[in-house]
Amino acid sequence: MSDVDTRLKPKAKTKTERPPLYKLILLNDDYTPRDFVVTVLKSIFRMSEGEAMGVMLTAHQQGACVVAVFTKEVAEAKAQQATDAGQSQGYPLAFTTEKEG
Ligand code: TYC
Repeated sequence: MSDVDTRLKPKAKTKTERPPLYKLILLNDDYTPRDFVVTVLKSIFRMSEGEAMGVMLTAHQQGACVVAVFTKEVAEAKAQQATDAGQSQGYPLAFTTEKEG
């Protein structure tokens, strides 16, 4: 009869990798009305009036503003959805994504 192996074995560690995150960025332009930008930020990103106003003003003054951070798929889908909202009204409003870190 074979002996049972009682030696200690190193435990296999299961590593839970975090998915890389992507910044979703609002870009300024000269044509989209400020209140439309605020409306889009409130409806698509569930921001309060104050949060949306702050993000819109930062993009307006600095040229761009990070809206939020998501996984790649969510960031790209939301950027497309928000950009489409502007296009549907004839505005050049644009959102882009950028890998974090
Ligand atoms: N700059 C635009 C204007 O003066 C407003 C605006 C702000 C547009 C932020 C886009 O991401 C933006 N009407």
